[in-house]
Amino acid sequence: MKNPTNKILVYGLLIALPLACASPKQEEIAEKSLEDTVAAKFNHQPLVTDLFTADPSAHVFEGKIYIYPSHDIETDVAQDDMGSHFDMKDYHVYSMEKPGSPVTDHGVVLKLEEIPWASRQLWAPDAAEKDGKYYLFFPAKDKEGIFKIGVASSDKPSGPFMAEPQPIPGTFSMDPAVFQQGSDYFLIWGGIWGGQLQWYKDQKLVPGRDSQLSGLPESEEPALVPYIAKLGEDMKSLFETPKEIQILDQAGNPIKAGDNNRRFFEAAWMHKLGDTYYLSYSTGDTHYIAYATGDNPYGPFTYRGNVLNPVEGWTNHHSIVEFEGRWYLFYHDTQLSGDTPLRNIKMAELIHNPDGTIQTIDAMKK
Ligand code: FUB
Repeated sequence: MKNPTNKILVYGLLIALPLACASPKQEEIAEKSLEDTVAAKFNHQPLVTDLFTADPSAHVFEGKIYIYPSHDIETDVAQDDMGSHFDMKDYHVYSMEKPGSPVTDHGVVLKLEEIPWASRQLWAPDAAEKDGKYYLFFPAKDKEGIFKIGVASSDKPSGPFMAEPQPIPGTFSMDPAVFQQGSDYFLIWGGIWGGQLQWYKDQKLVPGRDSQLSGLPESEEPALVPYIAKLGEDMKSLFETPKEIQILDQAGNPIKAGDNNRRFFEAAWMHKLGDTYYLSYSTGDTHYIAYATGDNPYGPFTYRGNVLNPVEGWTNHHSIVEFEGRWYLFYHDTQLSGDTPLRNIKMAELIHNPDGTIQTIDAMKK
């Protein structure tokens, strides 16, 4: 399907053609039941329908919700376990006055060709505001095909953003997320398989590692985990040496690499409610958004359960944001295309229980 709305149009034609001679009333009924059929499996509806969008990082800036997603496009690149088919070339920014309001597309805010060091694959971004300036953090492959994290800045949350000439020194892998605590900003990142985290030892690229499996720990060994580092004053450098964020089971042992339902894969996100820090992340090949809690941003974090059950499509990626005292989950699925590389962003309310657990969201209707 070339266009997100095509699938719906094709379904529409299939039903509408035999009804060409039917009365308008019957057509209306058929169209209504078609809409119900297409949407019936899904608890929430796409926020954007004219482009494919994914990996939504949401923030409240200037009193509105701003969403920084990936922009999925059709590509001839074959699907593989390194995610080569996610071949994105630019970013759009979206905003909404409040949950349920119309979504505004602020257009293209950064293009691949405007990033001097990058060669391909503009994957999941995030944004932060400091002193009235806005920063877009994004992963891309450098000219050698190695993921790094870049930063671009703007005077407005809606961009456009101007990229720095080099990636942030000391970064590697992908899926950056920024957690702000007062005047401190923490960059959190990493992802295995296509995210290349398994190619590093002691934060150094190990020569010869070149597949989604090479460098992964054995199943009984501790799983790989995301990294965290405080950002420098300029928001364009790391203030400190990155540290691993440990994710433990209830007994206090590191989650193992073979524990695919609970181990970190990609898409780390941090939020805080009361004194509790929440680290949520995708489990990748088991398709959950899991979460763990801790008492400081560096961890350790203890696994608590799932924020989001598997959605339609292979990837699961999210953000969590508070707006006017209520919490919202932003995520994606493939409702519009039915095709893993062509995703659409969605949102849902997220409930924290009084005991600190999160009510698991099931985005597929039962
Ligand atoms: O959008 C490309 C990649 O797919 C993201 O970086 C991952 O988190 C997954 O959603």
